Amino acid sequence: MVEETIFTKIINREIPADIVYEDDHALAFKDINPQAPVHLLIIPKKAIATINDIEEEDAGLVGHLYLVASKLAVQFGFAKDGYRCVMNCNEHGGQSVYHIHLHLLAGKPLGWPPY
Ligand code: IU
Repeated sequence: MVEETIFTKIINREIPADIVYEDDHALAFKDINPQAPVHLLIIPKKAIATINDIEEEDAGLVGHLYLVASKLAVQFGFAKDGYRCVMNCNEHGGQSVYHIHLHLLAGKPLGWPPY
């Protein structure tokens, strides 16, 4: 049993979020603390704590998150200029919410490397 996080509450509409996309398997909403002009989070409805907990059967679901990212890039108009998708894992990766989520960052040239 995966521990419930605030993202499950967002999926269940128990707390508000600025939701920009939803389908049967995924949800996307605006990050409350944006790190770029556009900062969206794309999450699976299935609660998976970290990248380490992704199982073989979840491979399609995780791929689906990237498909959603590419749709949102077109919808928000930054597909051509470019963007970054990041999924942080555990403490050194900077993960703070233990329900996997793809950060979608866009709207300006982004710095690299991230330190
Ligand atoms: P992280 O990779 O686990 O550190 O990312 C968690 C993100 O979730 C972070 O960017 C937060 O600003 C964001 N977030 C949110 O959008 N809404 C919330 O209620 C909470 C965190 I808690």
